[in-house]
Amino acid sequence: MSSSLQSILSDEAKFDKASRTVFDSVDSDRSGRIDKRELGNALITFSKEAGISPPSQVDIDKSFTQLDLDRSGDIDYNEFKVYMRRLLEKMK
Ligand SMILES: [Ca+2]
Repeated sequence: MSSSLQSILSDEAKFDKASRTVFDSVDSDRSGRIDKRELGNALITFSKEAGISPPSQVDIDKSFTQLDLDRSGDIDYNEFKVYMRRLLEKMK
């Protein structure tokens, strides 16, 4: 387990800061919400950087549905934080 991950997960202020940084980089139009196009772009960029095959539209749809907890059609910061925490929990 990475100790820096652990410290982020156990420290709400640190976790919030990390989540905000990622959220803002995905929210390219700075609207405060992430739409499907922004999520798709982020996933494609990430897969390129990670050297894995890019997600299909179906993969993007699936990820979006998982993040959009209240089915509003976009991802707000609170929904994103739920996802970040789950992701980090999995990585540790
Ligand atoms: Ca947005």
